Amino acid sequence: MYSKRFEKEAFKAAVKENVKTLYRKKIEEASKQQIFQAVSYAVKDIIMDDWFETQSKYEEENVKTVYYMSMEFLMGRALGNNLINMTAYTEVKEALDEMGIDLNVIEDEEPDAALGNGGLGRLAACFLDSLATLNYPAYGCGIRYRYGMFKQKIKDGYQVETPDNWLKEGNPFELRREEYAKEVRFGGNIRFEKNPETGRDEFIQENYESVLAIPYDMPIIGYGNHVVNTLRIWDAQAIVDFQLDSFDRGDYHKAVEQENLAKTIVEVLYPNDNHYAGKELRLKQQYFFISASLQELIAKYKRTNSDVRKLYEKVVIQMNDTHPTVAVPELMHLLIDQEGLTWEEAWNVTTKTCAYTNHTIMAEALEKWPIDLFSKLLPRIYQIVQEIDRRFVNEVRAKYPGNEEKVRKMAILWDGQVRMANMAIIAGFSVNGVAKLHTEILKNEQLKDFYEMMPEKFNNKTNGITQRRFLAHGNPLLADWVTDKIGDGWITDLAQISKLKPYAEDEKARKEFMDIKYQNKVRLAKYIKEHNGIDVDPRSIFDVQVKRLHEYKRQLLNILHVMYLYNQIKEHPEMSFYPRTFIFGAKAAAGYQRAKETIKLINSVADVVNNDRSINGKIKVVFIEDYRVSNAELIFAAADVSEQISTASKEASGTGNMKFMLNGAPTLGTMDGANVEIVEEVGIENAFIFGLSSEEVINYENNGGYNPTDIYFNDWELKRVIDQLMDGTYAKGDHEMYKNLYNSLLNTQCTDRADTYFILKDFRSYADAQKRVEEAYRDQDRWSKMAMLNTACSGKFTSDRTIEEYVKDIWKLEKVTVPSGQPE
Ligand code: T68
Repeated sequence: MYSKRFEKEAFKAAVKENVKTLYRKKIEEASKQQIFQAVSYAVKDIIMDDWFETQSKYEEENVKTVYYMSMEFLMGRALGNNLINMTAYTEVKEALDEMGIDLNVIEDEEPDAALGNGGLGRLAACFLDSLATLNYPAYGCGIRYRYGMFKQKIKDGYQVETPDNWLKEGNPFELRREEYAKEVRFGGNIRFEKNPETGRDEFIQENYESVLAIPYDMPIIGYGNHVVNTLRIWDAQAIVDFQLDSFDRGDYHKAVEQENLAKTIVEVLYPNDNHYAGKELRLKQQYFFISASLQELIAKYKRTNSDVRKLYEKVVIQMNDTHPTVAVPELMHLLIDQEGLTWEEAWNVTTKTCAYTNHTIMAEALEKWPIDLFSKLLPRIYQIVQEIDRRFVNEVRAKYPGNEEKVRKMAILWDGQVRMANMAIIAGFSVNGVAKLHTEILKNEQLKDFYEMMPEKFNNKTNGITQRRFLAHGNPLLADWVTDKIGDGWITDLAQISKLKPYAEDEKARKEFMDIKYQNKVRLAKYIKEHNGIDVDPRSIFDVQVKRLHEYKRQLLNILHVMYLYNQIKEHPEMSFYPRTFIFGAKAAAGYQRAKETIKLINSVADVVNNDRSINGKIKVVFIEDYRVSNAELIFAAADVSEQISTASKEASGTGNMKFMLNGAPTLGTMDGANVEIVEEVGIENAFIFGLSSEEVINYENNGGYNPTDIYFNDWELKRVIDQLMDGTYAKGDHEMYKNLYNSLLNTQCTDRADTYFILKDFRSYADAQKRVEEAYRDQDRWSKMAMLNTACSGKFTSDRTIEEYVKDIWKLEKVTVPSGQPE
């Protein structure tokens, strides 16, 4: 497809030329980083033609566009992925080979664009990839954080956070678009005036502070279709340049303040996932990127359309969780105060334009802004929220006369707070959950009242992942093997991967499949040796749990079980045990004490177990430092077992589970989130399911929880493990080190319930499932079948399927074809 442009010699010349003009060096003198830059600029140059072509085609055809509003886009590295999607990876690899340069080594020079925490941010990145690949007009809108997700170092077993200065060397793929800068205003007061000419009420913001939002565009390349969409992330800059004369005018303080505001707003990503902290700066970030994005979207719309009352015909706004929900009152504000629409007209547009995705049922994650803070920072926006709330409460009272309970639960403004989810549901025309089970829980439990009042808004969109990054790029050996067996249609149509099913019965194919897994394990073992200094045996079972660290995800259950196995092996050295490597990767939010203690515990257990020669290396424990998108690609490819062990009902969907499945790792998990659908696809006999069901968990919760002490006193092996948290076994004699964890499991010394996440309750059932894993693995015929069937049945979990469902049910977009931007 791009073969013409990747005329090798021309490409090689371009790289050399870039090294010369960027660094005044010859290629032999350039550092790896410099070569990365030079190669990336050569690639970007080629992208430009299609980017240009795509955008003019969109404008020409005046197409409907989705704006995916998200505080997070966890993009990872761009170079390799761009080459894959340009179908130029192999050619470029060859071209560089001929210059004595290894593309993989060059790829490793690129810092991850880690503008996200975990699942929610990575989902946004997968969606952009799918939208471009499926020929849909789309923008991602977000923030260009100066520092992304922190870098994690492990020192003495503890997590240490260091800043992620990802822009240090410059980002070759971004484009600064100064000409589209927008002003965003904060604070001050609102003056009300009747315009004598129009007779209309006008609201004028005075004494505000403001910043200039400057967009940076990153290309999002569709697979082999010449489509290049845009991720637009906003940087902030002071509005008045710091001029000497502002000092003379007495504006010195104001100038300094605006400079500071601009700098702090985009400084850093909040590193919390599934947790709401209520920081003013976070609300500033939200309003900042939303206001800038909406101003630009309206301006763009008006360039080709005359009637802003019909905005919804050309624009749909998807709000990725409640973080962008200030879009609702901001759109009302722009339509009323700047476009001159009436309230009713503006409400009609807004409620036909905005849609909301919910990603969690965890109460602690719900965004509720103190009215005080909200109204001071966004005075005009707050007035609008009040009016939305007033009208809605009237509706509720009309529909449920005398039922003030309904008002208490559904109003936006309540108890001194602005409840963002309620606003998103009230104003959105669509409310979706991210897996079947999650959507059912929303409808029947958490959002029951809203579902009753407006059932037509609710729908499910089970998450997905892009096979371009997580198979084609991350696992090239398996990708080539799959293509060899069934052709390359799977790259854009993952349903075709089911054609592998018959090969599960073919002994030779199974052996090839397991051989590839082995080679990927060797690749990961090498990474572990280089990064952790630990030797792991690629013939052992690679049992992997990689995801953010959170109590509900139960890394603690996993490591307690490792402690239990270790006790058993020590006690019965003769017992048969298949060697196992337990691999963890996880970042803990900086202020999350129990999560950090869990990381320390994992590393301490690793220390003890890995250095105990008496167990003959039967168990190894590895904590992979700085888990992120780029090393995730290596990890999924090498996994044998996928640990998805959240407390049932707590994990809205999970997406790591899908990446493991695609790469041939069976799920060891609870019936939670998308695990339920994974089991539906692959069959329960090809997964290892355990634990309480979501109904059981919810039942316990509605009845005051459960008492873990009975279990503790009746299961001596489990008791021994839990006691080892306090007896210094894994703390060099320190009895205090894990007391928070110990208390969280048993004690009422903490404010919440004992064992909130049912770890003791599920322990035996988990240990039992782990035994079944071992048995299954011993039978390599059976295991290889299971593993291959997991890959073969993963078709549903492509984000391409998810996006087609969003388009059909919510966004209503048309596909656009784009001719090559490159002159033939
Ligand atoms: C995740 N949520 C869900 N949140 O936990 C996961 N939260 O089940 C689901 O698969 C995924 O979303 C995609 O739908 C998150 O990742 C956050 O990262 C987050 C960030 C800020 C505030 C709250």
